[in-house]
Amino acid sequence: MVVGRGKKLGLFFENVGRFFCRMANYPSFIAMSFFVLLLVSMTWQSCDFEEEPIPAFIRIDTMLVTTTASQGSASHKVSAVQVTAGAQSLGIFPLPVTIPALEFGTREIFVDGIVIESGISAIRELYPFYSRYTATGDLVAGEVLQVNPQITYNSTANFVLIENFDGGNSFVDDLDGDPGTRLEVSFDDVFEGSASGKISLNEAGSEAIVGTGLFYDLPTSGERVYLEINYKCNTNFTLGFRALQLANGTTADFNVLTLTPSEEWNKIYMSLNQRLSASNGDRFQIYIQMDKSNDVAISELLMDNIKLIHQ
Ligand SMILES: [Ca+2]
Ligand SMILES: [Ca+2]
Repeated sequence: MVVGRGKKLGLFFENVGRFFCRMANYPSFIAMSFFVLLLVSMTWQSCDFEEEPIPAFIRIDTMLVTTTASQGSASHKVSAVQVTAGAQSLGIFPLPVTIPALEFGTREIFVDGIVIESGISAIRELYPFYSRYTATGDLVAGEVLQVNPQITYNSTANFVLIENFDGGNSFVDDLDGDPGTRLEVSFDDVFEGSASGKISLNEAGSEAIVGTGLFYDLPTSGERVYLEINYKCNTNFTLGFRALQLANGTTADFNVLTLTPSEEWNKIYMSLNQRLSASNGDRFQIYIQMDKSNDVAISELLMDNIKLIHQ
């Protein structure tokens, strides 16, 4: 086999040699051969000299959020981070991630928490109420620097409502006209602490709209306002607010976001500032609305750690 292949190769090169000898009589062929050789040589050189530098790597597995007693639960849903190394912004990355960085030496590493606004996966946003994590690390080519960011709420966060249902219930205003439907404190399926809030509907056609007992003074000039909530439900429900105009005492209701069933406890960050600004209200009541679904015997919504926060 090997001898046979050698003979074939010899024959091939002999034929190629004869071909070039014959073609050498044609000047245009010589010129074209020279051009091809030049092109190959240039390509070879460009491949040789433009070698990519080896980056350093930053590894981030998860974000840790801590809170003080006045900030309520530390539960969070930071699903991505924005990372800066030294003066170089590296971008936004879903967690966990290993990020290549062309920064070397001792550098300050900045990590900001990104959340999915209002549960809409297309809108990833740097959460304005979380602090920035800062650390100093050595970035070495080809080596991985492990970063374990830890953040908390920052000083711009004003908490006007924190309801964890462990010592009461802020949602006591029955807005639907049916005294049989309400939000109750539940000790069964608890997310954190001793209790959660629960709306349960078992009669066809029934509805619950429960509002906070207070109307809150919230900024309406574009400052950031968010409602955070941990929830679990088998039926769609809607979060909204009732806007009160102090001059004439009139109110108007604004549905902001309808959430779909979630078998597991979920958390969302609902942005309110645009809707608040457009409402022309002076004081605002947060409400939760749910209709009995025909798809289930009992429509059930469990909630915990409802926080209303503004700048
Ligand atoms: Ca609780
Ligand atoms: Ca009711």
